[in-house]
Amino acid sequence: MSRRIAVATATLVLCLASIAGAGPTGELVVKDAWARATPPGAAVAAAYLTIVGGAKGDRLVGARSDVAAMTQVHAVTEVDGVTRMRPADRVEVAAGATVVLAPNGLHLMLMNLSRPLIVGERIVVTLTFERAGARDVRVVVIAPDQAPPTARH
Ligand SMILES: [Cu+2]
Repeated sequence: MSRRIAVATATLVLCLASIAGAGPTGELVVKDAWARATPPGAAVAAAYLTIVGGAKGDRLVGARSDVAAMTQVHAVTEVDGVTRMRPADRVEVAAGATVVLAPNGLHLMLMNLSRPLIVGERIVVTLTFERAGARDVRVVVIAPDQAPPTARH
């Protein structure tokens, strides 16, 4: 009886581990990256994605992209009913944790765009992690009325 419980518990733990999304090697994973297309002449764009921590904790410490002069990680805060964005110098990614960059929260800010973002293309954003190092992320550009990939989960 107790052995059956032990097996059930082990199975549950395995299931939880797979839900957490950490790869078999325990590597940090970046997925579901997207941005909205921009009108001609737009100076900025926001990009969103999901980070799943690996076996060890990490920190997102920087971002850059060829399509923007500067790329920052921004946090959104609300002070006295006023929403503001401010650069987040580092974003903690705990072991196995899921960190979602999504509208109205953490996001990547692409500033001084060198060109518009076009529906259907994939732009490359390079994220820098303290432990995992540089990661090239392909960001799919979607139409303004299109559901983001993260919404399908
Ligand atoms: Cu921003």
